Amino acid sequence: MSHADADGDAADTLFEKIIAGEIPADVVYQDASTFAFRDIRPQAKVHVLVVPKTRYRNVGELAAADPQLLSEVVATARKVAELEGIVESGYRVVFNTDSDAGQTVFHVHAHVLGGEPLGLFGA
Ligand code: IU
Repeated sequence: MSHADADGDAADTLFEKIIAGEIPADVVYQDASTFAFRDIRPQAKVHVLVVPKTRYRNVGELAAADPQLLSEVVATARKVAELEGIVESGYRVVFNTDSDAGQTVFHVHAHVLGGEPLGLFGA
């Protein structure tokens, strides 16, 4: 049974399996409500995904249902930036949302990108 079914979907996504330790991941940080691990196909020198342990489909649904948890996801993104030493140089936090944005895993996740100058959007 999924422990993370706040969006009502029965099937686990990949990220529930990673959070549960059923699929290995390079874990950067976790606390009671959030989990952070390195993206398997990094798009920058630092590319970490931050997810709430409870599943919502996308950031809009998370914001509507549990704004405190969204705040905790963003705070964990900042914590990851501190751990990776990129607070001073800067970083990007991205929530891809549904098909035109290329969302492929429907468990809301923040991409934390940095460690080098990042390109402009839309290129
Ligand atoms: P997206 O915003 O839904 O497109 O992001 C999903 C990310 O999950 C994407 O950057 C993948 O490289 C990443 N990912 C991963 O880290 N590990 C995996 O086993 C798989 C995807 I599948």
